[in-house]
Amino acid sequence: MSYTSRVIADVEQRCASEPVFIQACKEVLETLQPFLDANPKYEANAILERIVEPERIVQFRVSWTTDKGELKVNRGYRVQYNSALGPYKGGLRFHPSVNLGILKFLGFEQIFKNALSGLSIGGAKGGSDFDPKGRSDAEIMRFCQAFMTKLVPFIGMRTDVPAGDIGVGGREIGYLYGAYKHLTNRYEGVLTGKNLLFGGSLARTEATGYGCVYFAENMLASRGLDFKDKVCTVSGAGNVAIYCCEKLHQLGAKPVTVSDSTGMVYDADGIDVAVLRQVKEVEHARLTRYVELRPSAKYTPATDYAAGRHAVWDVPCFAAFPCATQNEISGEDAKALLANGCQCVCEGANMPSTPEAIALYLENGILYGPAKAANAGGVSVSQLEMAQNASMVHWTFEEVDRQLHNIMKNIYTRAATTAKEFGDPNNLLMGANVSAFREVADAMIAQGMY
Ligand code: NDP
Ligand code: 2IT
Repeated sequence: MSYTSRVIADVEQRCASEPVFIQACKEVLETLQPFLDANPKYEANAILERIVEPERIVQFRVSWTTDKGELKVNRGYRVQYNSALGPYKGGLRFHPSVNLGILKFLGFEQIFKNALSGLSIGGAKGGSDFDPKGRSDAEIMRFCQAFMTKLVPFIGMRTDVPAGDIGVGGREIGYLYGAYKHLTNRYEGVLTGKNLLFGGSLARTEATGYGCVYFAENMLASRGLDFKDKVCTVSGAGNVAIYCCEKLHQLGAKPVTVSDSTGMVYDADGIDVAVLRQVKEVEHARLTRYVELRPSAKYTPATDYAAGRHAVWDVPCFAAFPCATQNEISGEDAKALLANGCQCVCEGANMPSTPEAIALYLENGILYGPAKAANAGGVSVSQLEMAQNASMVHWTFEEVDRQLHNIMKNIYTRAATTAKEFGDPNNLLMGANVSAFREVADAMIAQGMY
């Protein structure tokens, strides 16, 4: 049995109740075997056994009160996965589906994503099964304060720096930051994605979506293609999806879809980003509201679709940008994309493609930008926010965007060069995994057996 198969079998047995974590482990480990065969020192140092195991997990009770005075209890977590390259860094997710397995998958991916950024940050993830939908501002504030009260002993600007993810945006980061400051008496960059008024970075809001499109631009250029007049599809309607649409417009493409968990919008004239921002960032409304404001757009409820299918992927496109959540492109969805001539899938969300979908992209030789490379723009600008906080300076939007552009180009080049080095030039998933793994593993070996 190969080294990777042995460790995967062990993970499958020990983490049997964490299917998405097992999926994320396999997605990385299965691409590493040729590299590990050529470099026996990694097995000799038990790197795989160590890298799949988080350095520390904290789980805590979060008790809070609704506006009506009801007492509520949620679970909070922080998975501090790997600190070989720098302080733990990664987002917080507030969504009713959150459990330890989901946060372990996200934290595991984050280790390699953060390595690819080249910015000296370790990997972590956290969050809660709290559902922010339908909650008032005051309830969100009390939840965030209760959450931070429990998280505070474990984080710090040189220890662990959380940020946003699903259900955690600027508003939540503001409340979390306020609580941290009052509990510690320290005004420091312990969270990223902050408001510009208290240490936030320009272009952090846009960074993940913009970065994803920059990554796709690099992939397209490798085949002499560009975005001019190309129809694109985008899923999700949150932070990543909105700024993915905005950058696509800026580069001359036409994004025609967005979606949320209840339905999809198809807008033949191209998604109107100002309207979408009004609906999602200002009104915190559902996408049916977008159609009220843009009667030319068409709404398809998610219930019209069979289980395992997603309406967005039936819309013919040149390039597809999944920006909602994990496993949102099934094998059947991928077949529909390919049948309609899609030439590029670039992942804004974390692990949005199922293993069946990834196999189809690679077999068919389309351009595939794997999440840990393509969506690394968000965490990269988070690190630029940490750098600005540490030196008490503020860079302009143009300066941050210029650095983001370079970072995405470097990540693409790293993944493409490594894919070529290991004999499979179109496989950026393998290239990204090997390149990131090599860096983290070498740092772990150099720091001794922990
Ligand atoms: P938001 O909370 O801003 O938006 C999430 C969007 O995805 C919403 O439209 C939401 O719809 C939809 N969605 C969430 N869960 C589900 C689900 N189970 N089924 C269907 N739709 C769902 O989050 P972000 O835009 O920040 O995050 C989107 C993705 O990008 C996630 O995978 C996240 O991990 C990843 N990511 C985010 C980064 C960031 O900087 N924010 C950085 C890198 C990756 P609804 O409102 O109906 O729930
Ligand atoms: O998945 C991710 O990379 C994020 N949610 C952003 C993490 C961060 O620290 O900015």
